Amino acid sequence: RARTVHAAIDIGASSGRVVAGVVDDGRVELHTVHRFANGAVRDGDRLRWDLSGLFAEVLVGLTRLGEAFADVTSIGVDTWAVDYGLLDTDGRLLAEPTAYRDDRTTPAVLAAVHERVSAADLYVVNGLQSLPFTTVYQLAAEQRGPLWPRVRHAVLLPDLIGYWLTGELRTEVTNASTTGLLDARTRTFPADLAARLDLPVDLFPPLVQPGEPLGALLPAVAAETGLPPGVTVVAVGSHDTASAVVGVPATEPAWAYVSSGTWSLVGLELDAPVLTPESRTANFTNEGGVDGRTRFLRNVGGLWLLSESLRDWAERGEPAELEALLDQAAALPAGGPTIDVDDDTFIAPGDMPARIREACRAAGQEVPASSAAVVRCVLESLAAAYARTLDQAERLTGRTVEVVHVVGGGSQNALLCQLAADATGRPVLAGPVEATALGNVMVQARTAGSLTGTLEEMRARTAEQLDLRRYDPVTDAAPSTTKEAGS
Ligand code: ADP
Ligand code: LRH
Repeated sequence: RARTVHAAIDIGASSGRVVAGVVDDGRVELHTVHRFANGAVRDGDRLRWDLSGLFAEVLVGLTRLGEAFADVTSIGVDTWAVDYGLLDTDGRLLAEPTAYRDDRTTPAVLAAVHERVSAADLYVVNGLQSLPFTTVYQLAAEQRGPLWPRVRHAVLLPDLIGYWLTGELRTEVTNASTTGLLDARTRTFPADLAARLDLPVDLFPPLVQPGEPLGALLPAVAAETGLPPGVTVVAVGSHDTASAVVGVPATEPAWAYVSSGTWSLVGLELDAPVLTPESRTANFTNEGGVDGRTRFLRNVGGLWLLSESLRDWAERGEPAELEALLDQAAALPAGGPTIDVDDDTFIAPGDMPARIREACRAAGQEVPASSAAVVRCVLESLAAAYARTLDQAERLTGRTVEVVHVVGGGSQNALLCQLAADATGRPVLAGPVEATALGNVMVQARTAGSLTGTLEEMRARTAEQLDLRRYDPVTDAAPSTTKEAGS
């Protein structure tokens, strides 16, 4: 099979990268050509993303990519979900996008949405976990804001980057599934839901499916980056978690994933959504996956709790080196205090260690004194949440989980992976770090014809090439019965 080269633009809440994916004879090799920091920035009383700045970094990355890989044929874009930019009728961005950690989605805003459509009614349509920053709530806040009369389109962030690269305005469907406005079964925007929320049904541009070509690079972009004419942007799982799940190197039938970065996305890949009251009560989400799959998962608090703590310590001039703190945390005894990492109090930026200590105090637990003790508390709490979530996922779906794949930046955290194995009682397979870029490239390569087959077939092929680290449970938390592999 022919060699093809693809570019993955993958931007997470904490960092972005442009990665070249070289696909040759069914093997995928990734080369990161550019990396850049990301983080929400305070702008008066709003918290925003500097999307224009991120796009400038994308262009730097594409320029480097073209220098190193002149035979690149396509580009795919993924970012974190739910956030969007607002365009006027001329396609101009009205403001840098508000970040999902902004405090505008107050309980009153959520209540106003639920007055129009109850939480239960929303769930049977959109299948989403209740999170205050889901797009539908952000839009409700936006409807009260000054820009709203000038808005023609809301455009999800990867789609906005795709628009700036090609001039084509679309809404990629996996990310559309995180807006709260998409039907989890039909994968369309139901007109009646939009009407009940007083939103135009065509607020989001027309849908596009992962694997479909979006368009050729605009001449100005080709000129600025030096990329050859004819390079196209191809829609991928533009929700980063959708691409991460494609990139999970699963070869076992009964696998679960933890996509571990700013958030931990913990769950299963299913053929169809689970929209039962039990699933809603357990706060499970049914996000859209590539190839019409369902990502049945929960957003569990993530390494945000750690990175935001590090930021606080660094600002205070205290030691804030991740690896050193992880070593110290690993030397502390197990069974210390734990917090509910899903508590909304941890969503906003700010003094994270103080909030963690307060949560321990409020729960009548020992208060972690040192920074290392705070780190240990976060990691033990995350591992406990993974275990709880996977047990719930088994109950809600009737499937079993025999192995847990941890992918993303957090797969490098050996202490977290070991604690996850111990808490879940199942082996953890860690890696790849760049599962999202891998999944992004895999979808493009299938469009180009250099990879073929189902997700399972593609995963099996890419898994052969990867060195995964295995962590076996060392406590007695392992299930006492041998379970049948799920289908
Ligand atoms: P996102 O896509 O949400 O920005 P990433 O998948 O890039 O997140 O993961 C970022 C996280 O990975 C960091 O917050 C950090 O906790 C973790 N991480 C990064 N490098 C290392 C490392 N060398 N060892 C342990 N953890 C790491
Ligand atoms: C992870 C992620 C997650 C969303 C959150 C906003 O990067 O996309 O899946 O819930 O960011």
